[in-house]
Amino acid sequence: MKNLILAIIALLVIMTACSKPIPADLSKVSFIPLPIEVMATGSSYIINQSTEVYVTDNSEEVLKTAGILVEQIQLLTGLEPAIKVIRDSSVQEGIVLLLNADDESLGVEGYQLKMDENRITARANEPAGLFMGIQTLLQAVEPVEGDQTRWIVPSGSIRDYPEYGYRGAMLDVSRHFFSVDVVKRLIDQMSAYKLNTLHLHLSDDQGWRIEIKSWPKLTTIGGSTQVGGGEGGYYTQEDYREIVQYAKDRFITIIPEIDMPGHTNAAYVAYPELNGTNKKAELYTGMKVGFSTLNVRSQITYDFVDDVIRELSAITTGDYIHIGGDESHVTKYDDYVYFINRVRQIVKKYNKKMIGWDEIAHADIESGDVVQYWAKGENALLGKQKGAKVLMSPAKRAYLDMQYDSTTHIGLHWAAYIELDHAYEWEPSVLETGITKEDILGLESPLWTETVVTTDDMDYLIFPRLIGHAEIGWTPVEKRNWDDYKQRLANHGRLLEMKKINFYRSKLVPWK
Ligand code: TNX
Repeated sequence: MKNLILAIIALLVIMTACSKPIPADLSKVSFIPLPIEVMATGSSYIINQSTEVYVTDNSEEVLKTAGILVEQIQLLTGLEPAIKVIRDSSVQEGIVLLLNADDESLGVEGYQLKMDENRITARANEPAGLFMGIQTLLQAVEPVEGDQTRWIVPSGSIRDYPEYGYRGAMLDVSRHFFSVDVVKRLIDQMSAYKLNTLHLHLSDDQGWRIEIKSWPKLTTIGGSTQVGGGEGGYYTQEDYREIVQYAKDRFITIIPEIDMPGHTNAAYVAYPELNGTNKKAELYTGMKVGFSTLNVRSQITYDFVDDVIRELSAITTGDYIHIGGDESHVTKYDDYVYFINRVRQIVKKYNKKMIGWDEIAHADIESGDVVQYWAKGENALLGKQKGAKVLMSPAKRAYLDMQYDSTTHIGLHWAAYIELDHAYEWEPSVLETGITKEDILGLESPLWTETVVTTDDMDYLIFPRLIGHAEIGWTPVEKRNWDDYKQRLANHGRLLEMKKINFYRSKLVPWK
């Protein structure tokens, strides 16, 4: 009897402890990107085995978003909240996702979060906004000390939306090929930091990586090697569709690039009639650039480009096709302009918009086209004058293949050494005189892979620089500050470790 009473008392003590609110401070959470407005109320919402996720909209996009929330909660806590579709949003407890923000200034990707002791509510105008809000929410989940059964989210509210609409990364799968799973893993990491575009550099001198059914030798021959002479590889159209869908479920758009008229050695090794040089071509496994060109004055080249863009457009859900256009050092200037003009018409014919590296500004581009600035400010300005938007990828700041310093074991340094502070402390709208916020579509961080062989190599150059770029794309410049950012980044080290990301542990950051 005595034991029973003691047991009941103990149980009651535990139960009151469990239901007692746990104080916490939302303003101290190390969010990256930093949200626009954070208001802390000092208490917390408790996530435990009875937590559930509610949605009122049962569209596929919202259900998938809820599914990703549950998957991530499970990863962080081991708990697996159930998802329930409800009619009205009056439910008292749980995590509630609603598409009724009633706040136009949030745009497509903005969101509101409200954390009470009983309920977390995420609101947005569009599913993309809910997805972004969930990424913020996940960063706020904290363990309760000495308790393996409960986690908390500090209480308060957040209102947030991005500075730039295009926040991206680029992966060169031509110099070294990377599998579908590796690309998905990158997409996962990108989505955690609210990036929304992944540009795949699918062709170059060393390898052609996307199946084109009407020109099969592009992949069977052109995709058969890579830098260093390894076996290369390519995506079937099925593989590519799988990547596009996986990205889309995470509100990331895939932009495919076929680099032309230079960077085309692999293509014309497979089909010599496309070769615009007077040399016989062989598979190339070195690292030089600028030696190749398509046969720009021959109709067969345009039949080829038409087939490629047609097939690629059919499996690409996004608006853009990237046509490269960089470093065509052995294409005559007039031929180059003629070629880009014709390719532009082909892209338009398949209802897509054209992006190209900044050199394409010399062609007859117009509004609707995008110039990707990497080297020459004058090209970006020329593009702007012709009505195009500018995508900012300044090599000196945004190139992920640049070494951190002279001791970095992989990477290049032709543009700069880029330590974390240098990668973080810049603002796209003031980088080039004459290129202002209105001209800029957004920013993108390219990883060229001449020296990048393994997933560990990839991780090492991408992280954590890309995380800083994600904040530049999302958070307005007035709110950004390196000293504050490096403290927040320090708290992401453990998370990156947990996800088995081989990131660069810069001495500039006080890692926890
Ligand atoms: C320049 S950036 C290139 C790429 C190389 C890269 C290496 C650009 C448009 N072209 O072909 O891979 O440098 O950093």
